[in-house]
Amino acid sequence: MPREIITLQAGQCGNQIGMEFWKQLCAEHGISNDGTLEDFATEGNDRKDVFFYQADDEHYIPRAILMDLEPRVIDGILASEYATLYNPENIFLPTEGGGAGNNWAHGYCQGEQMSEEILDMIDREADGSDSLEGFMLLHSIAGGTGSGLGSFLLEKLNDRYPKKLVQTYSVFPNNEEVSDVVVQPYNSVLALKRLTLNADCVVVLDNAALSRIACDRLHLTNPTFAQTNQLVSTVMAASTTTLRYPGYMNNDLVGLVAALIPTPKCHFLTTAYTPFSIDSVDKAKSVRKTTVLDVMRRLLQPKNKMVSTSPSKRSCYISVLNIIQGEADPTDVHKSLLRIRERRLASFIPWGPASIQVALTRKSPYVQTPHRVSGLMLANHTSIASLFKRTLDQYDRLRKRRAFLDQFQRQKMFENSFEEFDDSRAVVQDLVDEYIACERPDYVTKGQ
Ligand SMILES: Nc1nc2c(ncn2[C@@H]2O[C@H](COP(=O)(O)OP(=O)(O)OP(=O)(O)O)[C@@H](O)[C@H]2O)c(=O)[nH]1
Ligand SMILES: [Mg+2]
Repeated sequence: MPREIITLQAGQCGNQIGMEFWKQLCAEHGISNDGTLEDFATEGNDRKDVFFYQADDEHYIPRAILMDLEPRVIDGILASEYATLYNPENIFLPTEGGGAGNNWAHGYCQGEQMSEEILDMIDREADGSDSLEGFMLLHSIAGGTGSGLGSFLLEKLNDRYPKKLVQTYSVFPNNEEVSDVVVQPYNSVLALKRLTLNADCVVVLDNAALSRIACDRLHLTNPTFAQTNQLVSTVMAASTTTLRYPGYMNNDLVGLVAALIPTPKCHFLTTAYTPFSIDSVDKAKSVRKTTVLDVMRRLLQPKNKMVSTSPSKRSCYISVLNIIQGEADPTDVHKSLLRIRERRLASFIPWGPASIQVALTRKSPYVQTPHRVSGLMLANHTSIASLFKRTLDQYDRLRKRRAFLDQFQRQKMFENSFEEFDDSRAVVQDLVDEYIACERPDYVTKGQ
């Protein structure tokens, strides 16, 4: 029984990351860029149907809906060699597409106005699956479309599909650099409210960490989005391997998420991956000997994390899942876990089981990587609160000066008041407080 997942891509970032993701999935499943199965792809014990369905002529079509409010990025996809991969009915691009101009409210309101058309697409796609598991939203939270339209979608998915899992891959802006998008903190806080209230699981990535990893790990001087997006697609593909190459554990998204999220509000995950190798970089140079212990140890190092947080002394893991691909022997895993515990390489919450879960997975037979073992860590770590806190600080600085509020006031929802701003801020503050409370031993007993 397939447990299908529908991917929703919104805005520039969402669609550009989506494009890399589908390239990677096609390569891993032996699907050519027009959706036909390659002659060599005969193994057949993978589950293509989680992310693809087959047309009458048997070619594979991604369960993906591509949405943007301006045509540039989607036009680019439709002019690429993957143009015919997607279902043309699943492309949402309004004819009068001027974009959302980096304004959350503009993206949200356009979503509302055009909701019928968008929801029709989603419903049609959902009806076309046998046992839909859930949705995966790809977007950035700093601009207008991915952030605002993305927020609108999250609310609607909650209303219409309350029992389905909603996971997001959310790209946070590089807030270590001055941005040309001045209202970025407003957009981020408004979107964060929806990620907190309307998503079941958010994989947090941020552009500062992505650029740092591309520079340090891959030795690129000025990484392009296409290059950093390959890092993201590697992580996305790795985190879905247990679904696409099922073994005896973690075969569905619900199980995977349940293992990582013990309390519903704290559902923001960080990732680390090692070792990376991407197309444009000379792979031979970066090859080294990999062992399970190396991989598991590197996954815990801050420099391999794909999100920029500032851990405090009390920061700790709520949960950790390592997905190890390649030639890994269960006894090596056992030894590595012991070593990590002896050396106290990871500290855990004081109120729950302190353990690293490990899933060993098969890997695509069609994609050659130079490394024997590679690994992805999905972790729930309390230091994620520092990223939200930084976003709130930036928000407060603008909000106190009432800076740039006029851009929002032009939209109906902010015509009369900025209550929505203050409400969103309160939701995010609550989230920060919840993560900090998790660091205390009395977290589970408090309030009883
Ligand atoms: N990692 C990554 N970040 C991106 C990409 N494209 C844009 N961003 C980041 O996303 C944020 C801007 O959001 P966009 O996705 O461009 O905006 P949008 O959703 O299209 O919204 P509007 O253009 O305002 O309608 C900035 O922080 C960019 O750095 C991408 O391909 N990859
Ligand atoms: Mg855009």
